[in-house]
Amino acid sequence: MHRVFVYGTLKTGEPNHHWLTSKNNGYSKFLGNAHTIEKYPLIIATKYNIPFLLYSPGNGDIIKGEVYEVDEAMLANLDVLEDHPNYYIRDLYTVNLDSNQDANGECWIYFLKTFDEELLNKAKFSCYSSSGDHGLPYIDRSNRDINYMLRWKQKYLKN
Ligand code: PCA
Repeated sequence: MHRVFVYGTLKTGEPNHHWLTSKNNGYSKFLGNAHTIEKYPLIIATKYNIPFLLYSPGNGDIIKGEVYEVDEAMLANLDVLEDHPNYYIRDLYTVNLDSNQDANGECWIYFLKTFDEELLNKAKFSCYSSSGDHGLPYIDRSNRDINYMLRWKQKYLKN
């Protein structure tokens, strides 16, 4: 079994949560609300308002999210959704569970690792919601222009 810390559209009530709960994608079990130990910048970027956690420890805020236990099949399906390793890179980090400290442990987190510094100038959040008062609702992949996304990637992700 694996653990994953989700901070964006996979959280309860957010636009991709159904991926985590669909039995067709594999097994998942909610373990609790959690927060990162380090601060990181959580931004919303692209014209499709996609949340990204930038791997820049010490910058930004302690991030609030949710921890799930998932099986190999679910993790593989989350990688499809997040387009790991093309956009997000999944890596293991320790997080703190709010309610059950005994269950603290290493979780997979999806980060952007090789990004243009310009992204650090964007507004930073500690707790993401697509419907937050930032007014930047998430736009699903099926409604995106692939060429725009490729250009965005060439400009802002240096890998
Ligand atoms: N989904 C993943 C990464 C960003 C996103 O929208 C998550 O919720 O953690």
